[in-house]
Amino acid sequence: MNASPLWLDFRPRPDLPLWTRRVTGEVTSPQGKAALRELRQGFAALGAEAAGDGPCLRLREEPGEGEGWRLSAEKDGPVLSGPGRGLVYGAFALLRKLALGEAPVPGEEAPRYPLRMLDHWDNADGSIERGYAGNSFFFREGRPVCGGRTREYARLLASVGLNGCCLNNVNVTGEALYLLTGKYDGELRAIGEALAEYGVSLWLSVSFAAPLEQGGLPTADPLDPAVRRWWRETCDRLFRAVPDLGGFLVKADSEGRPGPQSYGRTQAEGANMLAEAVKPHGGRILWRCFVYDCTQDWRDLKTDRARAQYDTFAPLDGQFADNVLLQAKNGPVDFQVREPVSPLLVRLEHTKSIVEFQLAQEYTGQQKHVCWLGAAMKEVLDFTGPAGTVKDRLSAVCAVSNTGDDFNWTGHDLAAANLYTFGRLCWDPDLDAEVTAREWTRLTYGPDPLVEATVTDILLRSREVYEQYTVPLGIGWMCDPPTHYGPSPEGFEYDRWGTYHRATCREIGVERGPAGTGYSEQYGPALGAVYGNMDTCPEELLLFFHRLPYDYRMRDGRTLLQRIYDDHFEGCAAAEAMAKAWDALEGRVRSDAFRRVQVRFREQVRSAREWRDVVNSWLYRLTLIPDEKGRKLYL
Ligand code: GCV
Repeated sequence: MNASPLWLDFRPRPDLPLWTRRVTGEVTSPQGKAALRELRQGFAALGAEAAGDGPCLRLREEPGEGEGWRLSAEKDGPVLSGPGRGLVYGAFALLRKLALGEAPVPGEEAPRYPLRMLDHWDNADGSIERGYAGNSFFFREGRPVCGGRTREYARLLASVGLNGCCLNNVNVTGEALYLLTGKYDGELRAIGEALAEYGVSLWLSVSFAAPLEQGGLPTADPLDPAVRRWWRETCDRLFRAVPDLGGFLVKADSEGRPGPQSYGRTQAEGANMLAEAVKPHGGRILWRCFVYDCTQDWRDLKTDRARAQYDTFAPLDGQFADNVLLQAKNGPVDFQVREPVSPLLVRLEHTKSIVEFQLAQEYTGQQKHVCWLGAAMKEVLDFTGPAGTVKDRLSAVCAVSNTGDDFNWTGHDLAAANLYTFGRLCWDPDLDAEVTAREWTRLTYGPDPLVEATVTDILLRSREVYEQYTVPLGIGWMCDPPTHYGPSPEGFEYDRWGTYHRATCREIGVERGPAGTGYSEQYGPALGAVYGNMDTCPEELLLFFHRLPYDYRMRDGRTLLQRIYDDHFEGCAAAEAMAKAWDALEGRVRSDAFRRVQVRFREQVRSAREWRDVVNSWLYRLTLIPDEKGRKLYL
C-alpha cells in the first residue's frame, strides 16, 4: 500500500529485553488477535530474533468491552492482560516504549474518556471539505469504500489510543444522504468491521432533514410522530446491518443545514428525538453547537457571533437526553489560531459535552505551514472555569481529522505530530503535550539527537510563530475568504459571517467586555471580570475581547500598533529560521521525507513574508504611523 507507516515505522533497537523474542497468547477476540499480531510484527521490526523457548511475553485476554490493560511481571516474563480492546492499546503502548528505548514497567492504564474520535469532513464524491492531504480514503466516486487504508488507519488510530471515527462530512450532501437508507449497508459494514478490529467504532453524519429528503415525508419536525417513527425504523435497520455503528454526528441549524429551528423546536427537542431512535442500539448523538447567524449584516453592530453558541445552548442545559453529547468547538467562533476557550465547555452543568478540535489546519496554515497544535489543545483541556476544569468535565473528545490519501496521510509530514498528540492527549489529558511532540519526533525520525532537538523545537514554537506573522493578539479573520489561506485583512469585513475586526485609522477590534457585546460575561463573574477588563485580559487575547486605539500601551510599554508590526517581522524571521534549521537536517532524515518538508517550508516562508507585508502595510496605510524601527512598509 502506498502510504507511510508514520510513527509505526519501528527501527531495530540494540537494547531489547529477551522476552520480545517470543509472544504467546490466549486470545479469542478480533482485537486480541490484532494485539498479538502487532506485537509479533512490532518486535520483529524492532530487531527481536524469534525464539521457540525461553522468556516470553504472554497475552491474557479477559472478557468484556473495557479498554484498560495491565502489565505484570511473572517468573518467565511479563504478562499483558485485559479485554481485547485493552490488549490492543497495551500492545501499542509496549511497542512505543521499546521503540523509544524505554524499559516497560509493570502497571496499568485506562483511557480517561470513553469516546476519543476523529471526524472526517469527507464527501461522497471523494473530496474533503477543508482537506489538505489529498482525497478521501473512505469514499470514491460517490460510494464508501473499504480499501487498504481503512485497516491501516484503524491501526494508526488505535496506536495512539483513539476509538471512534465519523466517516462523512457534517455537511451531508449528495450521495452521502443515502448512507442511512440501506443503499450502502454492505460497504459500511465492511468499514465498520475493519475499524472494529482495532477497537474503533464507526459514526455517521446525518442530515436532520433525512425524513423529508430520503423518507418522502412532508416534514422533518422532530415532534411529528411519523418523523419519529421514520428515524426509529431507519435506526433499527441500520444498526442491525452495521453493528459497529456508534451513533450519529449532527450539524443542525448551522450554516444553512436543516434543523429543528425550522419547525419552531429547540435544539434539545431535535437532539432528543434522534437520541430516542438510537438508544435501543446503545447509540449516541453528537449534537454540534456551531449554531450562529451566518447571514449577518455587517452593518449590524449589536450581534456578536462569539456569543451565539452559549446564548443558544446554555438555557437548554439539563434538557438533553443522557445519550446526547453537545459538541462544541474549542473556541466560541471558529478554529482561529487564538481564541478563548468556549464558555460552553466551562459553564454547562447538567449536559454531557465533547470538545471539537480541528487538526485539519483550516485557519492555521492548511498543512502547508507547520503549526503544532498540541500546546493549544492542552491549554483548552487545562482551562478552569466556574464549573471546573475542562478536562475533568468532558465526556468525550474529538477532532476534525487532518488525513487524506496523500502518501504521508497529512499533507505536511510534520502535521502527523498533531494527529499523534491529539490521540495521546485524549487517552491521558494530563500528559505533557511537549513530551508527546518529542515522542513523535523520535518515533518518526529515529534517535538522532540533532534531529530530535531541531524538529521538537520547530514543533513547539510553530503555533506562536504562525500567530505572530498572521493574526496576533486574538484578532483573527484576516485570511482570504474563499480559501481561508493567505492574507486579506479586510476580506471578511463586509461579508455575512459575523467575523469583523472593524479597524479604522484609530482603533481595531470588537469590544466584548461589559461595555460592548457583553460576551466576556458568559464566563461568569470572576473570569468575566478578568477578560472584560483590558488591563487584566491576557495579552494574547487582547484584541479578541477589546477594541483599542493603536497607541494603547502594551504591558512592555510598546504601542499596540508597534507590537503588531513587531510580531509580523519577528514571526516571519522565525519562520525563515525554522526553514533553515530544517535544511541543516539534510542527510540525517531520509531524503524523500527531507524534501517533502523542505518544499513545504519554502511555501511557508513565502506565505509568511506575504502575511507580514500585507498586514503591516495595510495598517500603515490606515494609520500612517511608521514602524519605529524603520523597517520596510509599503505605501
Ligand atoms: C464543515 C467552518 C468551515 C466549514 C465547516 C464549518 C463547520 O465554517 O469553513 O467548512 O463545515 O466550519 O464546522 O461546520
